[in-house]
Amino acid sequence: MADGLLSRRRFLAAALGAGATTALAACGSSRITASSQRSPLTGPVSQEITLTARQTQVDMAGRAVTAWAYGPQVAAGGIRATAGDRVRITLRNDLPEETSVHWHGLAVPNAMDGVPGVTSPAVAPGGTFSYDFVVPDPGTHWFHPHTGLQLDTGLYAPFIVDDPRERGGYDHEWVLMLDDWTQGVGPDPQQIFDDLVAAGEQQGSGHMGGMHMGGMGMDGGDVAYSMFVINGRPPGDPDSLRVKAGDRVRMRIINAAADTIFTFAVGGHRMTVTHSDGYQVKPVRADSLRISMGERYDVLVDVGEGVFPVVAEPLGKVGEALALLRTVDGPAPGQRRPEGLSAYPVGIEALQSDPAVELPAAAPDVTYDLVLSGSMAPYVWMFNGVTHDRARPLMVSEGQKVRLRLSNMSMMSHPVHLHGHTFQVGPAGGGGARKDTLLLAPMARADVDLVADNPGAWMLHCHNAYHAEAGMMTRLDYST
Ligand SMILES: [Cu+2]
Repeated sequence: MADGLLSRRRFLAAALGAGATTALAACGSSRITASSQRSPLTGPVSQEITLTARQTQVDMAGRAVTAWAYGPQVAAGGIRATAGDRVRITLRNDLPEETSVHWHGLAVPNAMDGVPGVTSPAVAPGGTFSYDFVVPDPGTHWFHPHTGLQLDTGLYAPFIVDDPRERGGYDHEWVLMLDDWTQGVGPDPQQIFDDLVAAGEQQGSGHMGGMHMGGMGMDGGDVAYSMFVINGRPPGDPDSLRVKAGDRVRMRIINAAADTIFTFAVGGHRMTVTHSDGYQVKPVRADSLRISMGERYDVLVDVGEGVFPVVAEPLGKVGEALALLRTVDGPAPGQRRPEGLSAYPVGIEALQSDPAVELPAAAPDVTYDLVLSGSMAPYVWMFNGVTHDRARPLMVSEGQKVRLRLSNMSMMSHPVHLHGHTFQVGPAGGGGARKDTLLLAPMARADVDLVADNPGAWMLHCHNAYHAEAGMMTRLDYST
């Protein structure tokens, strides 16, 4: 089996054998078992998984790099389950500092959400914590720490949830985790953050500074990275998937970057977008796709004959992330910037929910305004004019229909992510896509509707790791 390849047929075949395991795309370990049983939390555990957060040496195109990861490689250690499975995942912390795991996109019970100080204690170095939940939502999801800037160290992996009712209709799957990379090749994330804060202070006092500052404004993020990777591999040593000409490939694309929006395209091919953040959309043909931090898109590609570059181009930054789709041997193509990258990318505004996953039309019981603001100097990012430490949670009651009116009053883009829920873009029943992460361009507004059906205290934050660290976080809390 080629790198990063998981054939649906092989997966299904494996799933039929009790306790069978097979390898998940981009994941070296083989911990995928599948069960068609839907089990309540009192039911049997379908999978016992140990996840070890650790420091590891990875090979980045011949360069030895010390990363933090959940497996021997970055983006390894992924989990695959079937919706309804009960999983027990024990996190073992072999890092020199506290950590946690958040299951991004999965509406798990609040106590399993992995936010230290809000839902569960931080896991100390040498410690463990067992997350135990019934896997709720089919689709392309992922996990990462909810502790400081650890997301930008390489700690992330896919969490793929199969829908037992889905027909499939493709030959192969390929999980592609996009990332901006600094750990071991540039300043570490804390240094980047400290420099952003220092540059903000200097700029505010009339001095310019900052080695790593993008200063790119608008969509370009705040940080210049020297490397961009797909499945932990830089362009000099790309991940690849080999298939037969005429095969249909389902790509599950996850943007795990801390500070980078990507435009994604496949050389010589158009894509059909089928899912956003794990939820079905009406299929849309796309030459290229815009994907912000925390978002996921699933696309289908009917593969022609040859070797094709799969490129994620960082918006407003220099560089590229590369993988290769091939049906034949041979070198990577010399001209590897897909033409599709020059087309206007499909983004969330072009997508409509599949009627099967739409929220029923309903007027909101409660409406909250969420104003996004902040600046590079001083380096502060806020919701409703306050940083996280001073934020008052948005209060809801179980069963309420909730509308969030998001307005970005800053000159930066912000992917807004809500834990524990999936909202509908635009009014409930209005046709917009179901999402848990929505990109707001500079000065953009959007309304999202959700149903308060998962009691607890839930983070609502910008998925730019540096913006979140600088204060752009609040909560959606249920009154008891
Ligand atoms: Cu932001």
